[in-house]
Amino acid sequence: MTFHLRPASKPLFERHQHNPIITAADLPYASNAVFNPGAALLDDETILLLRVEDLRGISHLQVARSKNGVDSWRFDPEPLLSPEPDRHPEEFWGCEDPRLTWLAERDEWVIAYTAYSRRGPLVSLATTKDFRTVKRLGPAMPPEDKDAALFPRRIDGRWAMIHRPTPLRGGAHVWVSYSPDLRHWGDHSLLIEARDGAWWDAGKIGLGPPPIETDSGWLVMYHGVHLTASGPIYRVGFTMLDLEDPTIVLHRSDEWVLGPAAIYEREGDVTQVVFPCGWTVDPEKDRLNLYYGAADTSVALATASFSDVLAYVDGCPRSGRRRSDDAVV
Ligand code: M1P
Repeated sequence: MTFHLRPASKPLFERHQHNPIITAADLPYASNAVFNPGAALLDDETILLLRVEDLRGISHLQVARSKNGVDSWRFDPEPLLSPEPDRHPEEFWGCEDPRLTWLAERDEWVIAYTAYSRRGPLVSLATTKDFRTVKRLGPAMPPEDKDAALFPRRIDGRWAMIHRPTPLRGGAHVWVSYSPDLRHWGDHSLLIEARDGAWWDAGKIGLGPPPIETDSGWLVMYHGVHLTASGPIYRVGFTMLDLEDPTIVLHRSDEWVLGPAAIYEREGDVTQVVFPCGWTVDPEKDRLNLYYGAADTSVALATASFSDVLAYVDGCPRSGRRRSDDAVV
């Protein structure tokens, strides 16, 4: 492996000057932390589906709406998804880390979230048309599995979902699975493997926001966890997947593109964390808006030129391998 030193260049992402854009103090009720939001554009507004951790430590999902996606957030009077352990036992310890995907064929959004069951975190799905009412589809993957999002359209006739199971051995990697109906999931295959040793994404990785369809492929951001003597550091990088066969990884960034540097990312309930679950694209301004949890405490925003991101990923090392072709599974 040869690594070529390259000159320091302007970072892809620029942190918003008003960061953190939402803190627990902004909410109309008492809470410990607000972080890891899913993001959507609806009726000329940005919607964030916030993970709010209450003063027991249990999380629910709360809608915030803003005209400019930066400030003047309005919070809905009730959470969209509050844990209902009596009817949905998988939510015993809360609902966390939502990712939002618009399914044009079904004319609705699907919310992939982590339901924290007594047997560990698992992937649950729910649907909504307006972020005012929600219909639960229930668990899609058994524990331990999280960091999931759907692709926005069927691929070769089936829905596809990226997710992150945690096996007993060998690290935690990103997988893709398929379904004819959003309820029955199968054809599981390993998609992106955590690296090893000193790498920033060694040992454990997980999906960030939902994949975005581009002319070059499916743009995917993922977080990588680097274990240090002071604890883990959560950073993010990119991959590009083949449009018609997303088990083929076309490119993968060697370097992370955003990591904890600002004080609100380095200090909080969990130090050294940037954790994006949502992004929006403004094609007219060529802007990618990345919403992320900072130190499991607040919500921050970083922006990038969308065309710069695509050019960057296109210049990343080519892989072209179908991960399930090798002997890892
Ligand atoms: O504390 C950092 C993150 O840790 C977990 O993420 P993962 O299992 O992917 O490492 C989650 O609890 C996440 O909510 C949290 O931000």
